[in-house]
Amino acid sequence: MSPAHALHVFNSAARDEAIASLRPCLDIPRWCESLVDGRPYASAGDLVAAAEVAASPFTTAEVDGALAQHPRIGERAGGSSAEARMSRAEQAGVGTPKTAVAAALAEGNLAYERRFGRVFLIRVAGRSATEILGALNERLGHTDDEELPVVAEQLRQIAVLRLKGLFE
Ligand code: 2AL
Repeated sequence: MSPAHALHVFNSAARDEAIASLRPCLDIPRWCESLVDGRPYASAGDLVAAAEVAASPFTTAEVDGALAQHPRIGERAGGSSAEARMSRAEQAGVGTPKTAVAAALAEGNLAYERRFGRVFLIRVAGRSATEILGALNERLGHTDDEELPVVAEQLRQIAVLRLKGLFE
């Protein structure tokens, strides 16, 4: 589907269908609903701008709920859902489990989960595995209060990139 056609379909879809089409980008009902209720959008740029506003801020419960959809860094999402396909494409460059960096990431993921009680989340697109490892190690030094806004911002960035992939 061409991007212009995708926007037209989104603008004219039934509310439930439009919400379902956004969920793979970010599974936060409030975010999906407010974007859908803001239709019609004249351009993909308008939709992306609305998405950035709707995502600021997220509550802790919204962040925790949305994280369930994101596999660990270095783990390939299984299945043929739209979320899984997007995640696999994003993580394609992270490297194979055989590299030293990938092993350090796997260990860092576990340390992060022990420390914060949730999966380590980062916008992968545009970052090398080494950069991701650096960010992981730095974020392990955060307090809970410092880390939550970082997670929310990464969720927002992933959602915006996924939206752009669908509509631009
Ligand atoms: C992911 C993912 O699947 N795509 C992305 O950008 N980040 N996962 C994660 N745990 O950060």
